[in-house]
Amino acid sequence: MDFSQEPPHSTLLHIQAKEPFNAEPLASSLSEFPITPEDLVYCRNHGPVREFDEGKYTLAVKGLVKQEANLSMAQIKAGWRVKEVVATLQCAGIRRNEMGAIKKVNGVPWKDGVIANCKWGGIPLRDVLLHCGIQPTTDNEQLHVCFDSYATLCEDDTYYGASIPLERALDEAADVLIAFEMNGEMLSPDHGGPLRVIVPGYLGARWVKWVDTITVCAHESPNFYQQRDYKILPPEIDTKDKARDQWSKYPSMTVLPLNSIVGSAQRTPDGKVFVKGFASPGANGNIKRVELSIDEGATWREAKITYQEGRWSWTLWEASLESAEEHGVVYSRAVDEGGDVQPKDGGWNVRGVAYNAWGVGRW
Ligand SMILES: Nc1nc2c(c(=O)[nH]1)N[C@H]1C(S)=C(S)[C@@H](COP(=O)(O)O)O[C@H]1N2
Ligand SMILES: [Mo]
Repeated sequence: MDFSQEPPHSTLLHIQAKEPFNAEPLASSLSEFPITPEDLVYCRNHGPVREFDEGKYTLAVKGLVKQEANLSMAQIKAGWRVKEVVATLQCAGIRRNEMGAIKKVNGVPWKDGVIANCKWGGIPLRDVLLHCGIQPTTDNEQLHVCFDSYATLCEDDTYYGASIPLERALDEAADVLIAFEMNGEMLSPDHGGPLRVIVPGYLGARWVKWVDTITVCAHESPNFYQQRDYKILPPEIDTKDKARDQWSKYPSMTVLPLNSIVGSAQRTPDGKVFVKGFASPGANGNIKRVELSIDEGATWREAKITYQEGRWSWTLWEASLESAEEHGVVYSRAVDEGGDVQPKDGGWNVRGVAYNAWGVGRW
């Protein structure tokens, strides 16, 4: 793979790997901004980042549709309803370093910075699919929409691909977009420009960057990253070798679990401890409150929510806690509208995904 043609990356990120470029900001910086500025948006790549000429870029829509389409960027930008959605992009491997402290896991040792809350602009995937028309089949519930980027190379397969159920793609309220804007600007090469998929609520792996082919299928994407990665295997499968022929038995990941992270905890001159951070919803409704404990979970205090915008954004929170201790540990736990509470322990799986134990901060 050729990494020599990559555009320059943000210099504000901590680099986990140069080739492919994988880098994340500090959670303390992230919790300062409701909308994550581009320079603080993590980069997660399974191959080289490429810059494309918009004038030559096209998106093919095919498979079980009545009429196939091949859209130029000019057609995409002019011919359709544009929708803007604030949504949290998050890697399934967020906090993998914490899970790895329990027992060895495979993957980039991400800390808590592989998350970003951005405003995405683009055309609803639903509109494009309805325009092409879905072929009548016996059971639409069994159909999937595959997103592929043949334009870029990657480590484990000949192209990068992912899929979501057709039902989700057609749901107006699910806000699945084919996006060309991030935070009001043209989507940059690092984040998948000129076109990427936005699947609010789903793990980042389904938000295919540099997407050039959308296919309505009777099956999930056969791509490596849908079938042999990004799955929560049971803890008995604790090595790559044991996992090898087990992947097909477990479902591919969709929505990430309810989570909260302490961005910073600091003593203030008034003798208190000021704590702030973020929380992201799971499958059971938005964040309702975030609670903090400085006595290992014996008692909890509610944090003040300072930002939340719509169904798909993260929640920023902060609190000033009474403590006479010079140093201490603060835990955070999020509670959602459905009553789910972020668990004390996050569990373990060999791929190190979906870790959501109580957030931890130290002062
Ligand atoms: N084409 C392509 N799309 C991709 C990836 C990739 O490597 N190639 N990585 C995925 C993963 S695992 C994540 S978490 C997000 C990261 O998006 P970002 O780099 O804009 O933060 O993109 C997803 N889309
Ligand atoms: Mo990811």
